[in-house]
Amino acid sequence: MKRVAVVGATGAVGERMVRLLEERAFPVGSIKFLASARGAGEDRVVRFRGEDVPVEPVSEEAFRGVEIVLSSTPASVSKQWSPVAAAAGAVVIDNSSAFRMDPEVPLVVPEVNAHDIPRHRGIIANPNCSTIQMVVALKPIHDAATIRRVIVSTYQSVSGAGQKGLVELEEQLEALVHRRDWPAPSKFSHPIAGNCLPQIDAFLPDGYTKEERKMIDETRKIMGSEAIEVVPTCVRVPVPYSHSESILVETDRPLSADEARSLWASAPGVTVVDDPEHGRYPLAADAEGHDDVFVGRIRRDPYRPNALLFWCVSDNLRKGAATNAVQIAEELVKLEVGTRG
Ligand code: 2RA
Repeated sequence: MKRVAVVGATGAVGERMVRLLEERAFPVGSIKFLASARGAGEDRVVRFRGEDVPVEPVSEEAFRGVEIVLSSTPASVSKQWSPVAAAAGAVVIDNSSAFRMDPEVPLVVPEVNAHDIPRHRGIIANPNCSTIQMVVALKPIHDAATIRRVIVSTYQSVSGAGQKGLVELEEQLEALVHRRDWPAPSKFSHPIAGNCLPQIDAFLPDGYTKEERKMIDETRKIMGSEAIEVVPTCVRVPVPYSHSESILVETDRPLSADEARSLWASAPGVTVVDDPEHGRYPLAADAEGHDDVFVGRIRRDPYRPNALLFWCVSDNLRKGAATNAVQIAEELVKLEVGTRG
């Protein structure tokens, strides 16, 4: 049984981390919920396995004796506290961008690179949501035919921007239906209701956004190949939960749609929904609340035998964040059992 702490347990991802520890019957011996002084307080509690557990302020002392920390906080907070937790002897699974590209820190999606976990030095980074679902889908294709190039356009839900993103969409949809004016957008740079925004996070000097840069860099690190070319366009869409992605993948050798379909059918964490004749393909609304990555619309590029297209959908708060983090924690437990055995 493990002594666990969750930092940021009251946020959209943190709340799901807590639910997933319950749902997946993680071997929790004791649990603590930690937050900044603002998020903690006598009246703040998190319900866990039928009991109200108070939220404590994060401090060096609070990590004493904790073995596994699940952290979902802004990068600036992670930079401050994750090394403190690691120095106190815990293994931190950090959902922020703070350590993802640090060469000393494994960046892990268990279906793809669980083998990187043992080299951690106290911190393991959880990748960005849009990257996680894509690499789960790419892995069996890469193993079978070696991926050279990936062209991806994302359709990312507003919950990727946190609770405030959801509230902004709801307010604007209501105003749209009632033909009222709405307040100036604050979370997004333009109205999101009735719109698609080809900008997620800030622009970089090369014209890509930080979100797109994450997809490029994180994919290569997780897949362990600097040779994979990733060409992303990340778009925010007025959908509450689940990210969708249109992906074109170029491989070393030709791969038929049937071969790809059967590779995905037996891949861990992937569910194939691909019956276009009957209108069946992965949908954001169907993926919500599930842990798998759903693929469909599988077809060959009509001009290039080595290129395949598909549609990929997953719940961004679950597999795109909380589920992946809890799966990493489960791998840590397995490793320890393996070492002892
Ligand atoms: C987003 N990928 O959807 C981000 C969240 N990590 O905004």
